[in-house]
Order: sequence, then structure tokens, then C-alpha cells
Amino acid sequence: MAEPTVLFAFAEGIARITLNRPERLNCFNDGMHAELREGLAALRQNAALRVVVLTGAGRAFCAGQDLQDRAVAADTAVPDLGASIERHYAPLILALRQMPVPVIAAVNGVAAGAGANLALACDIVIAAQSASFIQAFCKIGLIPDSGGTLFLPQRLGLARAMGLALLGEKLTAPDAQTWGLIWKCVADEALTAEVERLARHFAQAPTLALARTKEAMYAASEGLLAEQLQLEARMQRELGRSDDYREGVAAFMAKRAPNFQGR
Ligand code: T3D
Repeated sequence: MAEPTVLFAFAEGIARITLNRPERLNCFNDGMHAELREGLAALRQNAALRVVVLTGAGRAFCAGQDLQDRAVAADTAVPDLGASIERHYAPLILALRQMPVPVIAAVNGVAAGAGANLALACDIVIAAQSASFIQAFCKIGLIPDSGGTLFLPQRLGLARAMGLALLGEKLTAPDAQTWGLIWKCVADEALTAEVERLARHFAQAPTLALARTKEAMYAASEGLLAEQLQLEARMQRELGRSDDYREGVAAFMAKRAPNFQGR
């Protein structure tokens, strides 16, 4: 039997979720989306839930969408990226934000594309020192999605948000902490213990008050997030039909530099 693409464990109020496609840096295919969506929905119904920890198996946190599933022959239509966002990414981001307990992203390695913004959708982001955040979208002719167009300017201001989004350069975990993008960066060997300490703290904390704190903190931007996710879906639908997107994906899969034509 094929191994699950998402691992779930639950004990003493702590749900541990591990994205589990390490050979592909835990990038998302439709099956992984479905497993995660169903698992999160089940957790929401679990009255004993006090905290969720989300991490990645192997050396990465998550490399966003599986681009192998987007690499199509020249005479074949690319899948509708807007539909993919509406069906998969937007509901996932909202599900994490609306989870009635703290959600910790334990960023164990690179977080790229939707993987970076998945981490930023969590309430507390702790990253290993060697981890990094990459808004890789522009390298394949897309815009940041999964809430990135809100999370980045909200936390960083426009100058840094724009630089990250337009250049797609790697932001190291120490810089992400210094810039205020994440809660904390810790030594690689300290990540597991620090996340465990925090999870156990939340498992003993006044969960109802923490749930209301989340609600109150996000209240001002919740409508904005929903609107921004819709905007991202619309733009990604358009960009998914562009020559540059097709070229960006083909270049990534062939491990060569892209030759963008600007259309
Ligand atoms: O399509 C829709 O539904 C719309 C929504 C889109 C949301 C998105 O997330 S779009 C953005 C997609 N993600 C990316 O563009 C990131 C692509 N990956 C990378 O840029 C690099 O892999 C990393 C910077 C993350 C890590 O680089 P590195 O050098 O540490 O590792 P690597 O050698 O590139 O990757 C290791 C393997 O994982 C490699 O396969 P191989 O050569 O061992 O067979 C690589 O192809 C594979 N891999 C990494 N990321 C993806 C991937 N395969 C498919 N899709 C990926 N996203």
C-alpha cells in the first residue's frame, strides 16, 4: 500500500501533522491536498484538540505545488490554476486560520511557493536556522498565492514584501525573524525540542481564550484575506494560461534557466 502523503498523530491534546513527500520536498499534489483537508476537518471535530503542529518530512517544509503535475505537452492545455486555488489552496489557508486552537508551523527546511505561505498562515512560525522562505512564484510566471499577497505586506511593509515577491530570492530563517515575518528562529538541533515545549504549553493553556484571541487578532483582516485569496485565484487563472508560465514550469522540470518572453 502507498504511504500516506500526510501523517497525522494525536496525543494529549496535541495534533502533529507531517507533510510526507520528502523525495519531492513535500510539494502538493491533489492527493496530498485531499488527505490534509480531510485530516484538518476531522481535527476540527475533535473536542480534545488543544494545539496543532504542522511540519515537513525530510529536509524541506514544503515546496508548494507539484510542478510535475503542471508540466504538459505543447499541444495540451495547462490545468486551470484558478480552479486549483479555489478548490485546494484557499480553503486550506482559511481552515488553518479558522482552527479554534493555536497552529504552529515547525519549518524544518525550505518553504517555497505556496509552501512558504502555508507556513505564514499558521499562528506561530518557528523555523530551524537552516530553513528558508522563498516566494518562488515569479520564477515560473505566477504571483504569490495562498495569502502571500496579504501576509507579506502586512508583516513586512511594501518595500520588503515587493522585493521578495518580485525577485523570488531566498529569505533565510534568521532574516525572516529579524524582519518580523516569523515568531522565532532556533538552532537546527533545537527545533524539535522548542516546538515540543511550545506545543505542551498550549496543550495546558486556556484554549477558549486562545481561540478568541486568534479570532480577535484576525477579525480586521479576515474579510481581506478571503478577498485576497479570490483575487489571487483570478490572477493565477490568467497567468496559468501564459506562455511564460508554461516556459517557467518546463525550465524548472528540465533544470535549466527559463527564457521568458514577457507574455
Ligand atoms: O498550480 C497550481 O495549482 C497553482 C498554485 C500554485 C502554488 C505554488 O506553489 S506555485 C510554486 C511552486 N513551487 C516552486 O516553484 C518551487 C520549486 N522548487 C524549487 O524552487 C526548489 O526545489 C527549492 C528552492 C524549493 C529547493 O531547491 P533545492 O536545490 O534544495 O532542491 P531541488 O534539487 O530543486 O529539489 C529536490 C527534488 O525535488 C528535485 O527532484 P529530483 O531532481 O531529485 O528528481 C526537484 O525537481 C523536486 N521538487 C522540488 N520542488 C518541486 C519539485 N518537484 C515538483 N514540484 C515542485 N514544486
